[in-house]
Amino acid sequence: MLARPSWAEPVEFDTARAVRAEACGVDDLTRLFPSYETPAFEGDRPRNPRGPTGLKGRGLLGRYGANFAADPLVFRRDRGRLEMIAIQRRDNQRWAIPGGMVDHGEQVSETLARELAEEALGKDASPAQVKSWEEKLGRLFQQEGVEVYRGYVDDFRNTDEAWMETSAFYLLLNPAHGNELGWDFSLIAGDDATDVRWMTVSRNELERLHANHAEIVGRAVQLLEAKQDLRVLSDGEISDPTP
Ligand code: RP5
Repeated sequence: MLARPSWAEPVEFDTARAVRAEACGVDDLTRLFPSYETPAFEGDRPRNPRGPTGLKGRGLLGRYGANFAADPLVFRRDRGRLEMIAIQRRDNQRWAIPGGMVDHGEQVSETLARELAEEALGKDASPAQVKSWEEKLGRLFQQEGVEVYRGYVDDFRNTDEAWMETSAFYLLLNPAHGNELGWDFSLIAGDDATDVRWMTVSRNELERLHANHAEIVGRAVQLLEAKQDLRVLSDGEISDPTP
């Protein structure tokens, strides 16, 4: 049997509950998932708010209840089109936002930056370079990131008792950001991705994205259109209002 990864709770619910109670320093967990704001329970088990899924236990996810991810949407304008960084996921081969799980004690802006650096920028870069990108991107998300979505993700790993939730933020990059970051906007796929690219934000591309990422990108585009006073057409072309 495979060893349990460090980020995962035990597979069996009662053992997972005991382990979490110990980690929280209490004998009895009256609220099993203190970090989750509005849990619904079936008996003492958390219940997927969008279930049933047909799957019991925590399945491939690390924890019972909500599993928290963060999704960085990074846009740029290139030759009149809106583009975003997309990765091709290794597990289901779908194109996706380069998101990842929020590590214990991590700020969402740190997760956004770390995932971006790991998944899309840094595989061949030196550890010092990756660290510098993470710090600078983290600051950029804090200062300029626009919150797009917070909530349930329609992920294939969800079960009746464990599910994915995410916080998604967007950034619109311009060449000055590239200079500041010391990054020429070239992309290199990290270990969890088979490929990475600047994807045109067109309807065709969005329809093929992983989980409900198309919905999340759609919301981001609406916010960006309002903020930048522009329109993004269905083929990704940007239509600025005439001056
Ligand atoms: C998605 O899975 C989330 O929206 C996020 O993009 C991602 C997190 O899981 P891993 O990529 O870490 O497997 O559903």
